[in-house]
Amino acid sequence: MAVHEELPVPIFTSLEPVYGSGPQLKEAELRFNRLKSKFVECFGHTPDIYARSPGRVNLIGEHIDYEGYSVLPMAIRQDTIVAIRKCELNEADKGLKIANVNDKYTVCYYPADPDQEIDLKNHRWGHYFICGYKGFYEYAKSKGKDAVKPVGLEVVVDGIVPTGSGLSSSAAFVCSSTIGIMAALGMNFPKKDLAQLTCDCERHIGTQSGGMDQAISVMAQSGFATLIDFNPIRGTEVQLPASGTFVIAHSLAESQKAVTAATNYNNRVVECRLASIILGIKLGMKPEEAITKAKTLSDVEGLCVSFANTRGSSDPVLAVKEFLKEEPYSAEDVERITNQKLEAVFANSPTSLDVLRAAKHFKLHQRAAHVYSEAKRVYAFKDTVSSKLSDEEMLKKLGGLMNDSHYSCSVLYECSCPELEELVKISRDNGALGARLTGAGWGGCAVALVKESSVPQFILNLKEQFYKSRIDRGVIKKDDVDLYIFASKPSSGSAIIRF
Ligand code: NG1
Repeated sequence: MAVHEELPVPIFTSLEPVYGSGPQLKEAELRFNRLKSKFVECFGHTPDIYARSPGRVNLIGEHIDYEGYSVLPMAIRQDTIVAIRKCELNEADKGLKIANVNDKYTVCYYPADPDQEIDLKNHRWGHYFICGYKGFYEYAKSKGKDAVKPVGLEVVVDGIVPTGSGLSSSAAFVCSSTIGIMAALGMNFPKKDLAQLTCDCERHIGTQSGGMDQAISVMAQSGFATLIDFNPIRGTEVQLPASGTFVIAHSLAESQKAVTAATNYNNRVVECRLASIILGIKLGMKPEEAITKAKTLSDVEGLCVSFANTRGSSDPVLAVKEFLKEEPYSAEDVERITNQKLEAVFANSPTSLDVLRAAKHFKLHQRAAHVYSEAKRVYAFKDTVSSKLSDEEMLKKLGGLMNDSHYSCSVLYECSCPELEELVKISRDNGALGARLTGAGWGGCAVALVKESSVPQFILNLKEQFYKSRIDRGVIKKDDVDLYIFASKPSSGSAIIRF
């Protein structure tokens, strides 16, 4: 039997298989009705199909997917639903019209041209749909489906994954868009191909993303977290201990990943690449060879481990300590080692050139030490979950790994912020077994592991100690607080719904 990631996206004719039969179903029915009404209001007829994809919370493995290392996220119940109708070829206006149930997002118009450039300097919410549109046609073409003619589309979007929260609202939008386009055109691809394709899609927005968010959004199975491996993408279900619950809490600092890419997200991708090249050279590669072959830290891990072996260890961090100085590198420091101008090394990547223009220096030692140690923690987490430890001991160990991960993100990778630090501290002070930032960081959410029996009290305490002062200051409304702190169970992945 095919493993589930080889299967296409499931198609349902009702909402229960996706949302269960509890209170979530009621909420979903309301949302689908509202979406349909909005569609009729905008376009004068009902949509052909709906596609939904969830956001995710990453339990452990931060900023290592783009370095080729496995990560361990779970899908959350908050999702994006895209209602879509394919225009007939003879319809006069064959453009793409993208509306939103939330009027804050005004209607976006684009041509029905898969080769259009996305205007990255003018960020608009509809760009994420175009990522899906471009990526779908690129994939179809690569599979020899040249006959797939660009068509006009009418679209209405309903997303409830909080934006800029580190819960992958962008991937939920890109995945539901791509799958909606695919389904509207009468196609369906294996989930593992879609996981890769949607990751490629999202890169059109200008972030050099790894594939974690799209992979979990497409492939998640209800009730399980997933260990995701890359190259090739593969998902392995992980059953979490029933005695613990993951509570997600928003720091209320918004993390605008696409807007800050040059100094934050893409900056770290470039720093990791430079660290890989230097490690490669120090461990015996010729500079030109390192520049072509050492794309990520996983590419030079073997060399680092061989070095560590000579010291009686297998820890690649030993090579980092030996060969990468702790002081920040200037561009000139790096160029002295690579014998090549950095602009030449990154000539084919405009978003990396933006990084070089914005960067004052590069902290290679710290970034590489984070990536190698975080990669190990993912496996330690997975092994702990499947170990024979008592519940108590297991939760304690998992919490410890989450705390170590947060320390590494905060101190070595510098992707935390004061609000996240405060939230993580308050979480631990209130009995969380572990707490850490989740997702890209620089704002967004923290995730805390809490004993199942203490969850209601834990949430009350955080409302009192973190959110109350923010409500008083008018940062959020009192009635909205449950949108910012909630317990989460692993939910299911992408689905197509055709009533
Ligand atoms: P967020 O910003 O949480 O969606 C981003 C990347 C992930 C991963 C994490 C950090 C995108 C779409 N997602 O997640 O691939 O690198 O940061 O672990 O860029």
